[in-house]
Amino acid sequence: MVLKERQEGVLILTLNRPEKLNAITGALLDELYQALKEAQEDPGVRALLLTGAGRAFSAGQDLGEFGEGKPDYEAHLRRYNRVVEALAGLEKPLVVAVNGVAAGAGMSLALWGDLRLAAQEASFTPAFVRIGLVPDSGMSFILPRLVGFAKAQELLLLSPRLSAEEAQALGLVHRVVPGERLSEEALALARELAQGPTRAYALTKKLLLETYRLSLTEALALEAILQGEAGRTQDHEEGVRAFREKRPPRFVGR
Ligand code: T3D
Repeated sequence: MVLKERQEGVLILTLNRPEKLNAITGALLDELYQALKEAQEDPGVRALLLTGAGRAFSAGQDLGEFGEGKPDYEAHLRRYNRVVEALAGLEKPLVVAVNGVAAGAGMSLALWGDLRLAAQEASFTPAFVRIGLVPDSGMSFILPRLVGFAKAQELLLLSPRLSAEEAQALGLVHRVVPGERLSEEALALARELAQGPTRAYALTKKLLLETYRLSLTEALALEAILQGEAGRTQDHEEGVRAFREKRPPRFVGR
């Protein structure tokens, strides 16, 4: 259900239920969580790439998973939430390549990417209200931070289906590329990040998320602490040395 492939320092994760538009089941979530946990702990993985197999990125929760029964969503969401926490706390850059439709929790997963590329034919729809549900998998947290409160209100209450270009105009997507070039471009970007200063990326990601709940004074203090940590890395030393020697740096990720 989640394909894993290593290419040098990049771990490529592919949601792989193409016959179901990569709709998300509990089992898929558990596999994704496991893969993220392993990637986090493996120093050889210095960037991740998440994409979908077939014509969709993901249609969100598999609406057939619970059959006719009434699901206990509150309990089921614990399986989503640990994946979202793993994505948000990932100490390596995550590139997401949205190859097709991203709906509901599928759209949420896509938005947790640090750099989000989309194929021209990709589309995005929150979908939750269309089936009488509230946004989950962190959508209510990340969407307003990406597009602003007013736009998030509109997107979550009306649930339009946005084209890749519309998503880019809103800041949901950083880059839109022709479908046939998506994998290549996303992998090139992930490879570039995999050669970068991994700790500095991790600490930058942490700062960006943390500062939302901090006062200016607290944010400045956190910047100073994390800069202290970044300043003690081998990569910082190498970065400055390379600058002085007028050559590209050779970062090792620590
Ligand atoms: O804890 C919890 O479990 C609650 C958590 C909820 C999180 C959520 O994600 S809620 C939102 C769930 N997702 C949706 O409501 C999206 C439903 N799907 C759609 O709106 C559309 O299918 C799409 C916009 C994703 C794609 O549209 P389109 O026109 O490209 O394809 P289609 O023809 O609608 O769908 C193709 C097939 O995929 C179709 O099956 P069929 O008729 O060919 O046998 C369709 O039923 C199936 N499919 C699409 N989405 C899902 C799905 N099957 C199961 N689950 C789906 N989410």
